[in-house]
Amino acid sequence: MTAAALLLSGCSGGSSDGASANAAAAESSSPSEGMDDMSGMAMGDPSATPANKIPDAEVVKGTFKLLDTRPPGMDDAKGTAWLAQSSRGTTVTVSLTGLKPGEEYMSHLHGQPCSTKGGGEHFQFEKGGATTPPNEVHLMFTADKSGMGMTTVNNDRKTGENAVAIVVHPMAAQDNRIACADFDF
Ligand SMILES: [Cu+2]
Repeated sequence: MTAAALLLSGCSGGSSDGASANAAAAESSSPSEGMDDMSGMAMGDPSATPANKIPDAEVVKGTFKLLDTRPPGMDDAKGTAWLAQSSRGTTVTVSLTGLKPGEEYMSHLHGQPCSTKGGGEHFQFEKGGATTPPNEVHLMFTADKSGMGMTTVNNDRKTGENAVAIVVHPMAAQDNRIACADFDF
């Protein structure tokens, strides 16, 4: 609540942005059950509007590059991630091919560029806080029969420019880093 209030007060200084400030106020004054149910799907929803299609959002994009830490059999993994920021907060979409069919994967927003320890630590809204959503942004998904996987997750806070990279891991071995994408802020 404190962080949301801070964000709102941070936005309210700009008089040119009345519409989105009103939208944010309306959202925060409505019962939060709906949003909490959404964030119950905090690990992602493949059928949600992808980040690159969110209206009136600032969208950045990143292309996944393989990391040397990838497990065997992942040499063909490739794909794209988008991070959109709007009055709804932050929406992230990952879309990959070349995954192992039927396998589960996990992506996190990370706080350092891919060139620094493959993205460094997880991005956290409150540093040192919970290592789970909604304090971090996690996307869990399963590759289909063709090895394609994609999903979208929303968080009602904005990451600003602090979540600079996204990493994809095997769900079963999240210390392994398959690929990393730097967002083009
Ligand atoms: Cu990660």
